[in-house]
Amino acid sequence: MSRLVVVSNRMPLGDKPSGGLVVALKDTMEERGGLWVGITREDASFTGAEMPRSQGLENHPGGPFERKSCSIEASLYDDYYLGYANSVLWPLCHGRTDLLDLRLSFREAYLEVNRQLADALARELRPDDVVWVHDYHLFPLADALRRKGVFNPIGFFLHIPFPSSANVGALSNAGELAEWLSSYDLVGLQTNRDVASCLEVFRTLKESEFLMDGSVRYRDRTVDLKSFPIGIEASAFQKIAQNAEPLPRAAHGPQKLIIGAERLDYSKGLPHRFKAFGHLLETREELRGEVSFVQIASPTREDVQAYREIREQLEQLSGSVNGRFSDINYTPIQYINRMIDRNRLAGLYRHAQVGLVTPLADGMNLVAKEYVAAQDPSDPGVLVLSNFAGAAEQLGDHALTANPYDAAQMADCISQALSMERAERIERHSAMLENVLNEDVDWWASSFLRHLEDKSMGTDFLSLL
Ligand code: GDG
Repeated sequence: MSRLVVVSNRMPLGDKPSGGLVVALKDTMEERGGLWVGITREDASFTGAEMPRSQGLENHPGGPFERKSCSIEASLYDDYYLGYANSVLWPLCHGRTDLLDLRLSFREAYLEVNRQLADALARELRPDDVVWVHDYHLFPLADALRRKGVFNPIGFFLHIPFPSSANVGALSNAGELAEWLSSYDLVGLQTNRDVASCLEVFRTLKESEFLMDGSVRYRDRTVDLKSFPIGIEASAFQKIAQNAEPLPRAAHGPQKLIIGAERLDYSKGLPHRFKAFGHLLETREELRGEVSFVQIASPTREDVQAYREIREQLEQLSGSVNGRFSDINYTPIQYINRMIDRNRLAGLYRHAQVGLVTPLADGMNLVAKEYVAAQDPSDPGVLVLSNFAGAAEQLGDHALTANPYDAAQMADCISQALSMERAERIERHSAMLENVLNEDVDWWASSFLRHLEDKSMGTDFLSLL
């Protein structure tokens, strides 16, 4: 049987905070086994001429799957990770071309890190390995591997939105994105909307040819593009939430709870959400003292300027809403700017009457699915979901859809959610739960890998003719 080799920038090492990608892939790897290759930033104390840098991967023993990392010199890593990945590609894919920081050194570092990783990986790979590369940090990895003579099947999954072709035009080397993608056998995207954007980018290039089966031929390679909406480990998360301890409630405290949880990222629409909640308390006096909003915002990428700015903005906004509507027993917004324990998070979801998931742009958004899985099906809470989350393609018909740019509309949505009758809540929730349970993380990984295997068998067959 072939070995699965997953490659991503970050992998689970120790108890470092994880984003959505690591949460989802860890479940997949625990289930299937295989090798997970990640990148680590080389500690400054280990650099120096007398220490020859190892050309291979470093082993991290323990656990149900193998883990190896490729160590990258600190300043190169920073230009690749904080620079090209998070100050160019992340804003680009989330429609924030105003934040692009285009520097030659960032792009060079990005290509160099992908080359170094490809070097180490090429030495590690066995002929029957299936390689699955993840996310925007590693767009050029297959191209770098192919140049080293790697013929294994290589799939790619993009966890964040695919940029529009107009925005791709803002890159200094706009054509290279398609070039990188065409070195993969299969490119998986979160939604149909992303597949359409990706096709659009190929359409702008003269060399692209669109085949009957939906794949694209670009120069001498054929790549398949398809959506595979990512899921969560739904039944396990359901159990965690069922067993979570009830929240301590002050006797005279607010009776209803709204929850939001994310990395503190500008794509998640937190300032818009805080403003909408302020608008709700301003326009519906009867809710003051009755409803509180807990927002968990775990720190992330704090070395990037845009992230420091959003943090300040939220402190200011929560302060102003609280200053206006607080009372001795009442704090309207409880803004928690740190990571909390996963069990506690599950408990908060379960006991909150409303889950607010209102990003401005988001590949999928796992919090929406976790909130649904955590509810008591006989008395569930209501999901308020933005149309800009990938999750809206699956859950949008049964969640309450909010427009994050329109504070009054979002306030209406929250108010409707708070007063929704139980029968309607049950009906909406059961439809969403069915989807979250059926299209879970295992379904996602199996569908992607099955497709990659089918496609590669075709390739082998042709090469034998
Ligand atoms: C990227 C894409 C896509 C959050 N705060 C805490 C905490 N979390 C966990 C959540 C959830 C995960 O982190 C966040 O996942 P998301 O999907 O919401 O967002 P990203 O990190 O931006 O992930 C996204 C995802 O990749 C997967 O493809 O859905 O669109 O942007 O699991 O529960 N976990 C704990 N404490 C916290 O304070 N324990």
